[in-house]
Amino acid sequence: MRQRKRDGTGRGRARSLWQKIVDVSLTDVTTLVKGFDEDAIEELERVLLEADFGVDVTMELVEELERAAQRGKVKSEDDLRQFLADRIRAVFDEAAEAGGLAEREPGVDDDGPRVILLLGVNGTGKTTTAAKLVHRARGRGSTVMLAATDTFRSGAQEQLRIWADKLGAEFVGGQAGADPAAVAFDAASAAASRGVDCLIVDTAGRLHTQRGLMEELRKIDRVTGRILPGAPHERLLVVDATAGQNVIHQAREFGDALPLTGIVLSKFDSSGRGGTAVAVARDFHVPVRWLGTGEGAEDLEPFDARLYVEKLLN
Ligand SMILES: Nc1nc2c(ncn2[C@@H]2O[C@H](COP(=O)(O)OP(=O)(O)O)[C@@H](O)[C@H]2O)c(=O)[nH]1
Ligand SMILES: [Mg+2]
Repeated sequence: MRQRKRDGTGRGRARSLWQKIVDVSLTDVTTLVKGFDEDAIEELERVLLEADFGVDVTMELVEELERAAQRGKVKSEDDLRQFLADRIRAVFDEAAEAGGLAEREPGVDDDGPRVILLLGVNGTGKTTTAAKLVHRARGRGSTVMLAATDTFRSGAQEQLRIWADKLGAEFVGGQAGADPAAVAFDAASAAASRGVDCLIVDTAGRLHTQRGLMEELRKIDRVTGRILPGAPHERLLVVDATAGQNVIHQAREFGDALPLTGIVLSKFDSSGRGGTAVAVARDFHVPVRWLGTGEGAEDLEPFDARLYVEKLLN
């Protein structure tokens, strides 16, 4: 019998998710062949929950795994890894299909400006993501306008203006306390008349009340659509990969207010756990589009489910 690792911290940083899974599921080489025991199942659940897979995904994965094992489909470590990889990939694939809109780079082959609305609570990385999307679009030779509709938080306008100057984007902002929807109106009008390829609308993550925020965001959304038919083409929810299950609550709240088209998982560089993306994809059928991997404008990667799962189970 291999000794189960109970280090007391519950979070061995050095061991990868896969190593932890193997530690708890394979108490000896023949466990898988004989079937999982209660202990192994419980420990596996704990590992998945600690990695932020969330209750729903965890229960599903474990139940499916038990069934597969009973049918003799999971007999070795390789089988186990393959099983988990397939199941997690399936969650992402289903979410990607449900996402509807094709994955597209900002500002490519459209008649009017392509409008991207960035949503999310304070500090998740919306403004930084706006800059990153500008950087990508500029790299492809697209013209971009940035709209700063956060007129509530002091410094929000300036932060975005600095990025706009640095990255060669046009900038539309508003006075402190101005109506955010009015800023969106100005920006959409300017984007249309100047014929930019892409308009990226940064929004506030907090107002006096949360209810007020959702109403405000819906107004911004409507206004851009009135001026630029079909806009916004993307509604990206920016969530912090280190925020664990809070992300689920955020996705629910914003998703109730507006139909999201994708998720940006920011601060992926500082998150040791990878389950959040799976949990969100499973619960909301919204595809993860981008991974934020640092604070710089170039630190954004298109989400690749295959690579992601490979890393997760490495
Ligand atoms: N390490 C890391 N930091 C990030 C990332 N994205 C944003 N940040 C940092 O998170 C903080 C909040 O970002 P900001 O874009 O202002 O969030 P906002 O309030 O949603 O607009 C800033 O210090 C950013 O530099 C990321 O992908 N990785
Ligand atoms: Mg911001």
